[in-house]
Amino acid sequence: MPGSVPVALGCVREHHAELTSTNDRALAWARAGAVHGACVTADQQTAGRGRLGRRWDSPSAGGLYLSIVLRPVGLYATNWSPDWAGLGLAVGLGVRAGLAAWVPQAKLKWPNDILVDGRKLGGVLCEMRWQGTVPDAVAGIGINVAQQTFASDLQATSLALALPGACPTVGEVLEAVLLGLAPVLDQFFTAGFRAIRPEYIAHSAVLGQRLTVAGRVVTAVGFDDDGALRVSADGHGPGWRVEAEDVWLLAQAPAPPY
Ligand code: BT5
Repeated sequence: MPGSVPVALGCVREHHAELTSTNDRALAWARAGAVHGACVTADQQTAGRGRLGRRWDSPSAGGLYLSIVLRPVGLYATNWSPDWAGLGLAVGLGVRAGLAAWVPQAKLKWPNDILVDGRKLGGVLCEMRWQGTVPDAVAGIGINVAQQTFASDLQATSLALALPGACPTVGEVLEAVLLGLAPVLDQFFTAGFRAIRPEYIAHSAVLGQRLTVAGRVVTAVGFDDDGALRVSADGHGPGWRVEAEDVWLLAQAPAPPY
């Protein structure tokens, strides 16, 4: 029955000193038959990636670089749909829940950023490859844990910078993230983004905010059932859907320098 199978994230694990990208390895492992919940981690990534071909800086021992194989077809056959935006939002929400003991103020900037005090602490990159009708899906998660400095073009932060003197280890962050993710993914695969929307809204950095999207200034007014962001010019009415473009927060004060 959908939802009745516990989501055993981390039931099988691989750790590497170095990978190009944990998503590459997890996708290859998924293609070779890895089970739902199989996890790949690395101390560093030489070609860590974000959305749209962007990079994810992944220095050695600086962060959590994690990819999880997801097989919702096997567990939730009747409920699977290639609901891409919604899956990424669910992963972000679960990661936020996992980190909440350390950074309860963490917010979710649609679609896939985890922000702390206006700076990017982490990001999510879900990728999928289809084999016939069965998707190999992977959720990639990057969290800055111990980094003290970042490239000058990044508005980034880490748990070490947010929690001087009380920073958890990468291993502790991994376990917390898996614990946070499990119930959220269970809800998502059972009932879709709608089921987690109220909690997602509670932690949204964009809802009600003025944003720039594709060169237009708009207000974020809601999230559709599939996780698309709904924006309107004046903050009223149904507005229109934003599915994949980047959005920029207008009201966000420049983050203070460290
Ligand atoms: C993301 O993309 O934020 C998704 C990042 C996912 C990384 C994980 S690590 C494990 C797995 N394996 C991978 O290869 N990827 C996943 P996006 O929204 O496109 O953000 C990318 C942008 O974030 C870059 O263009 C930079 O501006 C910024 N950035 C890069 N590295 C960063 C870092 N370490 N911390 C904060 N911001 C960073």
